[in-house]
Amino acid sequence: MKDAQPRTVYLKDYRVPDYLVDSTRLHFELQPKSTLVKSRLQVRRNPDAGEGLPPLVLDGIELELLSVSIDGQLVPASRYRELPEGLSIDVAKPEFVLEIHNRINPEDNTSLEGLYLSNGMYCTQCEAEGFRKITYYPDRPDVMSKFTTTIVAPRQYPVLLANGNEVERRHTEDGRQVVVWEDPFAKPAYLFALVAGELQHIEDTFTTASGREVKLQIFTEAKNIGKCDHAMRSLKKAMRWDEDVYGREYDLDIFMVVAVDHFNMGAMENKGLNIFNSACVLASPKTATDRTFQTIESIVGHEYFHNWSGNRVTCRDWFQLSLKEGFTVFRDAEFSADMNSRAVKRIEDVSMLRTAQFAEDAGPMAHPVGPDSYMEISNFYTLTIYEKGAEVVRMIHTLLGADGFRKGSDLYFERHDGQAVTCEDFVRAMEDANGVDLGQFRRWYSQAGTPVLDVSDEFDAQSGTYSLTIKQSCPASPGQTEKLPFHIPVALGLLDSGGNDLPLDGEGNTQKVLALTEAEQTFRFDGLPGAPLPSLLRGFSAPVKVNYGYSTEQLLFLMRSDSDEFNRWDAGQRLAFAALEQLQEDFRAGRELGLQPELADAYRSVLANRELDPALVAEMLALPSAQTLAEHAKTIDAEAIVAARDFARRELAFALKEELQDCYNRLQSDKAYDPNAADIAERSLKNACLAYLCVTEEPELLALAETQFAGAENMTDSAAALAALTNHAPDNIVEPALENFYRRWQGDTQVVELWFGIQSGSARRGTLEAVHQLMQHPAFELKNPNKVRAVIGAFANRNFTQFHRSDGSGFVFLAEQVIALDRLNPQVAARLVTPLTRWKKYTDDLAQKMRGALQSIMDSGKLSRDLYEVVSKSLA
Ligand code: 7MF
Ligand code: ZN
Repeated sequence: MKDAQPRTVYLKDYRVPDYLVDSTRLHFELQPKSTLVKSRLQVRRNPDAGEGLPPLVLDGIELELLSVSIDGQLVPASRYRELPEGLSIDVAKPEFVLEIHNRINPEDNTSLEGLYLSNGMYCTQCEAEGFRKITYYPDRPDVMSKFTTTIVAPRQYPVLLANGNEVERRHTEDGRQVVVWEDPFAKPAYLFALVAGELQHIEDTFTTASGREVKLQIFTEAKNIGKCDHAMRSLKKAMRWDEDVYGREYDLDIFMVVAVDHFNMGAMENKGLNIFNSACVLASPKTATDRTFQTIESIVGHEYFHNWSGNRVTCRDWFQLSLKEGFTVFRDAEFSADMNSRAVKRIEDVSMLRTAQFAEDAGPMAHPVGPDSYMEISNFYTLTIYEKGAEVVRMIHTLLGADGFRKGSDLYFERHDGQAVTCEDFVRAMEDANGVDLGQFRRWYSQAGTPVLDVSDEFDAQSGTYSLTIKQSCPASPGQTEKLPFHIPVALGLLDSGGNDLPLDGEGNTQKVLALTEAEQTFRFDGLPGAPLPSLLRGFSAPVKVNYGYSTEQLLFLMRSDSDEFNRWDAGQRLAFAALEQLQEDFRAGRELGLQPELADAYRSVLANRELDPALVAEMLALPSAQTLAEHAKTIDAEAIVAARDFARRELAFALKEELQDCYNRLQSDKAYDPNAADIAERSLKNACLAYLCVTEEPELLALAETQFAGAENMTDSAAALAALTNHAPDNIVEPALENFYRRWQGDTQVVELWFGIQSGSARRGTLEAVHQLMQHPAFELKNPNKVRAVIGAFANRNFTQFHRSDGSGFVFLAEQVIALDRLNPQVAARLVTPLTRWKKYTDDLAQKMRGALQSIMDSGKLSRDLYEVVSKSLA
């Protein structure tokens, strides 16, 4: 646990660094419990920081200081002070060489920040403030330095990697290996990386647009060497895409990727040496699902794209985090959209935004895309920074058009190459390249909360004038009660009674982006032949909620006819949502539940439509998740949500049984497995049908899943069948299936994690008792974040039914695990606690039980800064 004091960091306190570091030479002698770090920094007074020579203050946490020298002279202890989280050194000249020796303990580092051991392999994670756990340093992104790294390690670690190019390799007299790496690009410490281990690798090359050959290597433990090919293909696609779409080439002669089993997040963009969570890079057809293949493609893209949006141009301070993350998520989303189905990618992203990000924006940790304070920066790697940040960049793209956006990004990269800059610099480059004013648009960076649009319309048959009135409002968020109107791009289409798009201007354009800038604004369209039906916010052109009084008939019409595929899906979601609301109300009133036939009819015609992308059909057949219903509710009644959704799903399954079976049968295929978009789409629809069919719990239909499970040649079909059985089949079928699966795959870490997740996430199987048992399983490891997420995280986030059990035992369980985990890994503990933080929105009884669980965490003793921030803000 960090021995940290609660403190708040404010943007308004930002000052340029007192000292700059022109070069950084690091020397590591690796030993599990006592690694020696020697650092030699060329330090210079920052000319922009004012007069005099203030003390040099370095960050450092949990370091054993051995010595400090300046220009080769040992500095006496009277000339420096060890601080709780750093070192302050007296300075006598404006330029000097500082040499510090310290020791660290990688083996006991369970926080997985800084230098640590994972299955016997040394690796690092420095973003955001992990470098200070390696050595004393000005650990802030606006201090950029050229790094040279020397690694000395015993023979058990033949592969020694760091950023940049390998420049030297030799042996010490006692037989240890020495490798020296040099990174020619100045970078902040958070992009530093080191890896040492007994690793294998695959290798390929990429020739850049200007004809340079780049060596590509993916490193992993020997047993996983057969799982690297998809990541390599994805990497080459991403490199080509960034050249084609952004004109950005890779800039070093080598690009390395390493897979690590113990990792707090998905991956990390360290310059020239990306480090990945094994789960986000390793895949083989037999062991990985389609979803995993697609996730890998997008994460490999994301980390690669950071080389420009993040590394070449980096963040001035951590309040600017969305500068690199929002932009890079937008880039990886467009990459995935270009490689796969654009509409389906958009639907997936928006579903997640609407449930999880909207909930965050309405909760106790709500913050703007550009926050102005934090206690622990690790807690601000949020859906708001990433996903809403990406939506903000997307809106700029929508406002400027693809060409205008490209002009803006060209100017941004050119103007700020090698600099540490702000979100304001990004917006200004977009403005300057296009001669536009995004003044009001900047409020997206400063105001938190999800705006709501209330839309009404009117048609004057006499004049043929259609008037659309949009009111915008934004709920209060912590520290922000009054909000000013946003600049909201509202993409609009108008449908005539035949379902065709009407021209909206003299040029025959059938889609228009309305600039909503006022609190209330009316838009007029003249010369229409009859009253149109509006298709609002096409493609989800802004991260807002839209209320419009669509009738059931109108939604059915949009589902059939809208030329915007996203809005066809959205119309279906609105329809299902209304039906589920009604069911919840009936449940609460004790009325008998009944589903109006329209929803089943609509789903029937979607299933029958052979022109639609099967993946889109699968999305359209999916009811809004319990989490989505919870986000939309004013007060969350967990029991009513579960009852309504389970009822609707059963009704639909029975009503569509024949059609689902036909579709399922039609999509059987004996093609060899290939994770291309078309095949993935077919499997996703087939398995969506299977899941519905199993909801009936009819033996003949469960048998379909049993057969699929027994014969599956790929993990997508195997896991889908196992999940369907686990959710709906009786114990005598499920037990042996789960056992077989484990026996077959127990040697494969990634598959075992999938197996954990299927059980913990299942309403039937993942009861608290079952989850407790999984935690006793030999493959479970509290020190491994993937295992924690697969068992405890899946239970708290995906098992809505069991987690919200009315006795509150799910909450008590989560609180206990969070307390235990905080001792080992504060970052993971602080994320895991999220489901408890929304307690205020629940019906009274559950709310009090959740609050009690949070309070028990608070009362459990000294918390890490990470966990303290989340718990204290949630209780306030
Ligand atoms: C795709 O952003 C989208 C988001 C920080 C760690 C990876 O590259 C990153 C790192 C966190 C949360 C999400 C992601 C990452 C991190 C991520 C990965 C792939 N700079 Br924390
Ligand atoms: Zn990122």
